[in-house]
Amino acid sequence: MPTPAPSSPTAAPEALVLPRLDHVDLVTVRLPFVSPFGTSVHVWTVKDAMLMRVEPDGVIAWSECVSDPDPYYSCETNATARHILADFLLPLVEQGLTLGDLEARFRRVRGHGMAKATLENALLILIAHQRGLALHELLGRPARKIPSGLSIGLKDSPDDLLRAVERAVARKYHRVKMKVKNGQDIEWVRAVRRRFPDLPLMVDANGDYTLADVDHLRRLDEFDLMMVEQPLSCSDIIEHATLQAAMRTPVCLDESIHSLADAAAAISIGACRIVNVKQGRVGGLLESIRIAHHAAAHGIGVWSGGMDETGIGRAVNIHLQTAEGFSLPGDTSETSTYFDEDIVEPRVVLDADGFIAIPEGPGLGARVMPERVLKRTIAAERLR
Ligand code: OSB
Ligand code: MG
Repeated sequence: MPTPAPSSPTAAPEALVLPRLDHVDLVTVRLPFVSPFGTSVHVWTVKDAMLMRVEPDGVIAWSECVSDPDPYYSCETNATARHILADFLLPLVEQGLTLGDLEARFRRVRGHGMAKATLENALLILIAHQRGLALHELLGRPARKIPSGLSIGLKDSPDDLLRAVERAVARKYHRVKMKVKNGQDIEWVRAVRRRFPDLPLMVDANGDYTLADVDHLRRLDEFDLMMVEQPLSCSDIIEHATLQAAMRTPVCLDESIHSLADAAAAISIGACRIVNVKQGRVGGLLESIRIAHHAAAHGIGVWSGGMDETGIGRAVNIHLQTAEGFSLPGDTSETSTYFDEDIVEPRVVLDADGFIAIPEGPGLGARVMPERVLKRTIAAERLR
C-alpha cells in the first residue's frame, strides 16, 4: 500500500493496515498524586499506570491502560488487562490485517475494553508515527482548541471543597465536576452554588445511589447542574431511565457504557441525556468515535472522561476530542492537578481562556521521557 503523503488525513481509520508489531513491552510506573483522589468507592493516593511500549523497526510508540491495580472503578484491573493482552489479544495481531479486521477478531474476547484499548491505541499511535502524522490527523480530524474540565474528588470539609472550586475558577476551567456520595451531596452542592451561582457545575456519584433515593436525588434539581454522572450502579441502565424520567437534571452515564451497543441501548430507553466516553473503558479510540457520532445524532451530549492518566492517556483523550460529537467540556485537566512530575513533555496547561492546545508533533505530540519512566518503573515485562 502506498504511504500517504504526510498530513493527508485518513477517511476511515478502520481501513488502516497493521504494520509488523514486535518489541512489545508492558511497563508499570507509579506516580504519586499531589493529593489523594477520593470517590464514593475508594481513595487513590498513587497512580499505578500500566503502559504499553512498542518498537518495531526502531519507531517507538506508547499507550496507557486506564485500569487500576484494584477493581473499584471497573472490573478490569492491571493484572486482568495484562492477562488478556498477553494471552488473548496480542496473539490476534497480524501484519496486513486492517484495524477493522482486528476489531472483529477482538470481538470474540468478551469485554476487557481497557485491555483492547491499550493495544488498539498503541497501533494507531504507531501508525501515526510511521506516517509522520499527529494522531488527530490520522483520525481525519483538524486540530482545535480543547475545552477543559476539572474533576474534584471528595473533600474533608465544605471549606476544602470551596477552595478547590475557587482555584478551578481562577484557572478558567470551562466546567467543574465535584464528586458526591450519599449523604455528602445536597448541602455540599448548595455551598458551591451559593458561592458560584453561574459556574457550569456537575456532580459524579460513581454509582453510590439506588432507585430508593429518587426523592433525595430530585433535590439536586434546584441547583441547575449540567448533569448528574452515574448516580446508580453500573448495571442499572433501566433504573437510570426511571430516574431520568423523574428528575430535571440530565443524567450522564459513565461506568454503565462499555460499547456502542450499551450507549445505543441506554439512549433508546432514555436512560441518559449525556454520555461520558472514556476511550479506555469502551475498547479504544474507534469505538469512542462511533459512540460520539451515534449519541450526537440522537441529540445526546458527549464528553471525554478521564482516568487521571499520565501524560500518555491524557494526550490520547485530547486527540480524541477533535472527533465529531464531543460537544461538552470533558475531564481534561492540567497535569498539575495530579502530578508534580509527569513522564511526558510538554505538560498539559490551560491557556488564558481555559483551553488546551493539542501537543504538536507526530503521534501523541507528547514525548515520553525514558529516564523518568525508568525512575518510576515498578514492573516491566516483554510480551513479544
Ligand atoms: O468517575 O470519572 C470518574 C477518575 C478515576 C476513576 C473514575 C473517575 C475519575 C475522575 C477523574 O473523575 C477524571 C480525570 O480527571 O481524569
Ligand atoms: Mg465518572
